[in-house]
Amino acid sequence: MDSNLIKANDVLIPEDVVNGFEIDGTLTEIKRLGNGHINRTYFVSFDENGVMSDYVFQRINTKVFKMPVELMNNVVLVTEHIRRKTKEAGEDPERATIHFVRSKDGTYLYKDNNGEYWRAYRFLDNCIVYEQVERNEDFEKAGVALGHFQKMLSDFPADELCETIPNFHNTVSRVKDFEKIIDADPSGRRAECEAEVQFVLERRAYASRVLDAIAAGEVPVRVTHNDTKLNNVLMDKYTNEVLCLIDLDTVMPGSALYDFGDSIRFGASSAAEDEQDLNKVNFVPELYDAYKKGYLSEAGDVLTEKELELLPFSAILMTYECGMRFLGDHIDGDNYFSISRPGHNLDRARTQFKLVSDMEKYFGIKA
Ligand code: GN1
Ligand code: MG
Repeated sequence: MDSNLIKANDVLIPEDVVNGFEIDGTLTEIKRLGNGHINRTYFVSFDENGVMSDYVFQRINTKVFKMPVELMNNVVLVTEHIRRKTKEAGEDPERATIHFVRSKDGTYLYKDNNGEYWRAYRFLDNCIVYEQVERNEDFEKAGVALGHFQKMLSDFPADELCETIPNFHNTVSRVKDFEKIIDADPSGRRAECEAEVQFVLERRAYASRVLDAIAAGEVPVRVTHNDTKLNNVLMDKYTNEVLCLIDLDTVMPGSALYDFGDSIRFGASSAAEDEQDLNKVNFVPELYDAYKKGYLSEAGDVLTEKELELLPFSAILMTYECGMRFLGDHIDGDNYFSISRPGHNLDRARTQFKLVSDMEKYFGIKA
């Protein structure tokens, strides 16, 4: 074994990383954590003078987040803002956001001996994230949490945020990227998924609808989360109260519709995002209604008429966009999203397109 790597529970993490943060203790445990498709996440436990303290260590995927320094600046500013507003509201900020730990150079980022960037934050006890909704009322609470999150950020100075991934939800530019990939067909996989490719191309007209409404001034640009799937919502394991939204790397100027739509994409489905049996994958209108009710209880009075009108469409758009990204990555050779089996991204794309078809029928929306 490479002596610079620490191995615990079959997980490897460079030793300099473990010692790279302002944590005064002896390492006791490391394990992999979470199901994110981008960054690699670990649970790391230390004995700090007889007291066990737990942290989350994350290796930032710099192929996706090309500006880790600016990215950390964003998320530190955003979490500080949430902490301050929570205190001002007379509430305890401890479980209302994540708390980053400084690295030994005084920043919040540690560059390891291999040139990889890491960050660490305090692990909140007795928390859980769900991969699928178990009770409708939990999803309603997730909707309340998103509305609350957007409200807290409504006075955040957007010009202090860097765009961590330019054009992240610019669906028009996503379609262009997709077209380049299918034309190049670098892995020779297009032929096996031509039906899915056509599904995307037939719906290209969806791509500009929200952008046009933004350009027309009917949909405002707000500071939004941009990646609101249910497994980015932290809940208390025992009370099922929603604590906070995590995975703040894509917090940047965007549309409230992207957040609402992405939540529905992932949460208002009867199956997991990567379910292989499409008979199990259905859009669940009751879950849509529950989330919408919770979301509007917080955000309803700030949304414009056009935003309210576009809520159902936003669910289709975000599901279409995500399916197109999964399919594009499959055809490209799986360079972006982590996969754990061959064809994983194609499976993910197929669930998204099944949900798009269901939603089109349910809402009576066409491209
Ligand atoms: C990625 O990092 P994670 O797993 O929370 C992706 C989202 C997709 C999502 C699909 C930075 O989110 O945009 O909607 O996978 N994040 C990035 O599950 O691309
Ligand atoms: Mg995540």
